[in-house]
Order: sequence, then C-alpha cells, then structure tokens
Amino acid sequence: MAERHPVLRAYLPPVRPHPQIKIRGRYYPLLRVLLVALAVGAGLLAAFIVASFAFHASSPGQSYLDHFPCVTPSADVKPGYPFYTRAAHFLNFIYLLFLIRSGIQIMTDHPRLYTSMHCTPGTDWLRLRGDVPRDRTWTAKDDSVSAPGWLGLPGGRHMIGIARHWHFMFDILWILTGAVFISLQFADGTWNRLVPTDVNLVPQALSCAVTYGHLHDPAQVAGIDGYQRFNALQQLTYFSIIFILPPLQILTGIAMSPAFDNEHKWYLRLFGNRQIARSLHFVLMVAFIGFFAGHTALALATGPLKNLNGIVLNNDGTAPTGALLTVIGILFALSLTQSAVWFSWHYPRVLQRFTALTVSPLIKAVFRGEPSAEYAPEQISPYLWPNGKEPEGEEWQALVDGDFRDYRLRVTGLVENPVSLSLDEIKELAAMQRQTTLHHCIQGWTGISEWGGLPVHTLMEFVRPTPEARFAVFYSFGKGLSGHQYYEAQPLDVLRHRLSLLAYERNLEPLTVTYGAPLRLRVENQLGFKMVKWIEEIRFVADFSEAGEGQGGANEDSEFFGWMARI
Ligand SMILES: Nc1nc2c(c(=O)[nH]1)N[C@H]1C(S)=C(S)[C@@H](COP(=O)(O)O)O[C@H]1N2
Ligand SMILES: [Mo]
Repeated sequence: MAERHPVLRAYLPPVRPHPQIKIRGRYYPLLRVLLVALAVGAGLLAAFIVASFAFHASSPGQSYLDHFPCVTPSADVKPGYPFYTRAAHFLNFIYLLFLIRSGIQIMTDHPRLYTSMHCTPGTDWLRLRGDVPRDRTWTAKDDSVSAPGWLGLPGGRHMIGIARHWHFMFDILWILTGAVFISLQFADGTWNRLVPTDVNLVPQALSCAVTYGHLHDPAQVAGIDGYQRFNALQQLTYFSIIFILPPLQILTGIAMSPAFDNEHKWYLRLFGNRQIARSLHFVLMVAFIGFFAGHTALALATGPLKNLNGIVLNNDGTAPTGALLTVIGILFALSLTQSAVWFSWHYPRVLQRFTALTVSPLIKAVFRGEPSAEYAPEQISPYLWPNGKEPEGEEWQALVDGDFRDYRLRVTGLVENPVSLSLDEIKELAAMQRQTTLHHCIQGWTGISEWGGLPVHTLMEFVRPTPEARFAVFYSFGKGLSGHQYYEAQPLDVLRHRLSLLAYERNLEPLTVTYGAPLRLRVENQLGFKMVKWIEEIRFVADFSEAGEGQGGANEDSEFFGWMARI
C-alpha cells in the first residue's frame, strides 16, 4: 500500500468544525437551526397539502385547474431523451459531486461567510468555528478547520490548494458539457422542452404544484408523462437548474478572482460586494443540493422504474434495468470521487503538474488582470485578517527590538547593480506611493487597506535586472506551514505593474510586524499568498526551479497550490 505524500502527513491532526449560524446577532448551532427549519418545512408542506386538497374541492379551484391544466403550453415537443441528454445528465451528477465536495473543502479553509467585504470577526452569518481569540495573534490559517474525508475533497486541513485543482478542472468540464448540451438542444430543435415560450407556464406550473400537493401524479391526471413531455412545473424547474443557476454560479465564481475584481470594480457591484458573491456561491451550492433532493424524491415518487428507464435507456417500459444501471452509476460516481481523495493524498504533485499543463494556461489567458481598482479612504477595513507565521529567533528579535535600524534588504541574482539597502535608503529611493486596495486571500476572505511604499519598478530601475532575468524570488525571514523558509516567485511583468509595491506603511502608520514589517510585497492582481511578508531578500533569476523545492513558492512546494494566483 502506497504511503501518503510525506508533506501532507504533517498536516494532521484535524480541527473539528462547529457549524453555527447567526440569527439576529446571536449564533446558534447549525444542526439545531436545520432541525427547526425541517420542522417548519414539514409544517408548511402539511399546510400546503391541506390547502391543495381544499383547492381541488372548491369550484373556483376546479375551474382554475381546467383553465390552466398541468401540462406545458407548447405541445410540439419530441418525446424521450436523446443520447446526449442522458449522457449530460449522468456527467453532471459526477461533476457536481466533485464540485460540491471540493467546494466544501475550499470553504473549510476559511470557514466563515460574510455579507461585508471587510470580513470583520463577529460579522459572519455562517461559521464553522467559534469566536476569534482576541488575546493573541489569530491568523486566518489558525482559523481553518478540517473536512471529513467522506465529505471534503480531499478532506483534512489546509487542503485548499488540492481542492482548487479539482474544483477548477471540473468547472471547465462542467461548463464545456453545459455548452455542448445547450447547443445540441438548439440544434435538434428540442430546446422548447426546456425554454419557456409562453407566459401561461407560470399559472400552469401552479396547477402542477397543487396537483402534487393533492398527492396525485400530474402525469396520471393529464395522461402525459415526463418521458413524452414535461409538465409546466418540471419545465420551469429544469429551465432554472440549467439556464439560471449555472450562469449565476459561474458569475459568482468569477467574482472571487483578484485579477478580475481589481481590474473591473463594477463587476463586484453586480452582487453588492465580493463577500456577497462568495456567500451566494455557497447558497447556490445548497440550492443545487436541494434541487437534487427534490428531483430524486419526485422521480422516485412518480414511477421510479419508468422514470429511470427514460433517463438512462430512453424507453418508457417498467423493466428494472434503468434502476439497476442507476444504482451502478451512482456507485461508480461515488467511487470516482473517493478515488480522487485517495489520489490527492498520495500523488498531489502529479495533480499539481497536471493542472499546471491544462488549467493554469487557460486561467492565465482568461484572467489577464491589469489591476487598476482603488478604493476610497472611507472604505478601509476596520480589521484585516493576518496570515503567516511571524519570524522567530534571536537575530529577528534583535531587528525588531532595534526598530529595524539594522535591517538590510538584499537584492541579488541577475542584476547589474546588486544592493543591500536599509529601510531609510529604500524610503529615499523614491517618494512613497500610496494605494488603497482590496486584498484577496486564497482562503476566501478579503479586506481593504491603504498601503504605502516603494513601487517595485523603481527598485528594478535601480538594480537593473539583466536580460536573462525572468522572475524575482522574494524570500522571507519567516517560515511557511511546512517549516521551511517562506518564499514566492513573481514574473517580472507582474512586478513592473504600477501597483506592485514594496510596502513599509499600512493605513498611514509604519507597517507592524503582524502585517509584514519591515517590508512586504503587494501585487494587486493576485491572491494574498504571493505577497511575501517580512522580506529578507529579493533574488532575480532566469528560472525559479532552484528556489525551495522548485515549484515557485512555499505554498506551491508544500501545499500544492497551483500556479494560478489570479483566481
Ligand atoms: N512570509 C510570509 N508571507 C506571507 C504569508 C506567510 O505565511 N508568510 N502568508 C501570505 C498570505 S496567505 C496572505 S493572505 C497574506 C496576508 O497578509 P496580511 O497578514 O497583511 O493580511 O500574506 C501572505 N504573505
Ligand atoms: Mo492567503
């Protein structure tokens, strides 16, 4: 039996989540809220059933049902499900399993949902953790919890890098399959089975609802079934699940990209802000799960054998073959995701390399990210989550105690003018540049600060990288999660950008150690992990394979982050 990848073995033991939801300023255990919601839901359902019976018994109800029968308004639809529909239906099940499991894993890395982009502790409406301790530095990494291995992909703690590989891979497959499915629907003329073309669909869908509420199968009442033709409620639901939810899920997903947000601030306003988009992304996932539950329950309640034969084999018989194949299909999908869990723990480097060749170039092409969005001073966040383990040791302590008077930034490697600069010399190189920007951590939290410092391009003009130099590696005094020195490499075009900054000030005050003193990097089209704090050395190189384990950064080395910091 193969061993787990040695780096990942170190991330155990787990931190158990305690899901809580905020209602009117107080947190309640999520399970209790769900049970109450379930009881309320059951009560509402019972009330709906009673109302549906009353509706059917009344004469206005009957004339409404006669006037708006539970069928679809457009009658000229082809019966049955073409092969591509059945294939897409099955593939979607697999994709959604991957997307939901990896999505839950991503969420556990910052297990709080907010409605404000400041992410101030205590303002979260859903959380899997208790209060943020105030008596010590509590980093966002400290705050993460574990996902169980049967639920998350791949389960465990600090696995967001790996979860993102699966999430983005299946995003692309999901979008491509959806695009092919929709195109084929239009090409073969069966689109009118899904797309509403008549306003009567809505009153007719209501008839379907009260028919279900009356505990009757609309198919039997109307003498047509889903195999031949959807009823109005089916059409409306399937239309939403195909044409409304996925686009919203894609748009809210894009809204989490630092490259996109910091280039197009207007885009965030579509959703209110970045954290509403993230919360919506989560709520839409819950909606997919809810649809799945309702869809399965109704398919089972209204003639399971016939329904499953239709969607699996495209016949409307009552043989058990469709049901049997469905069970096999579900077991196959579950074992596929579970194999992905196993693969992640044993061969994370293979997964990382695979996405580096497939997903990352696509992301780089789509998310160009010329950051330009700046914020007003009034928008500065009252609190910014810190991340990273502060440097330790006598040498570091001496630097801190001396207010960094003995600090020297070393700029080395492929430069014509290698230098070693004190903080004062750095400040004298150019007038301070100030920028108020939105920080995006890969974990999902954000915050706005005003940063002041030296533009990296000014330093580059001073040290003059040679033509061979293609990257700069920023080394920190601090260590990463793995216990090795923290570092991250940056391509020079990113560093030449106007807003790429070596910051020594935050919110008009000298940078504190918590936020990266004496010097930390700001690159506004990327995720926070690329912005090295407590910078000790900047080395210009042709290729970053010499640094660390050669993956381009401490996070890439030991947490298997992809080379895709723009989303
Ligand atoms: N040296 C060092 N720099 C680091 C980190 C770290 O762990 N060590 N964490 C990064 C991450 S993941 C983020 S989100 C930002 C957080 O910056 P902040 O503490 O100013 O919010 O710092 C980045 N820089
Ligand atoms: Mo981060």
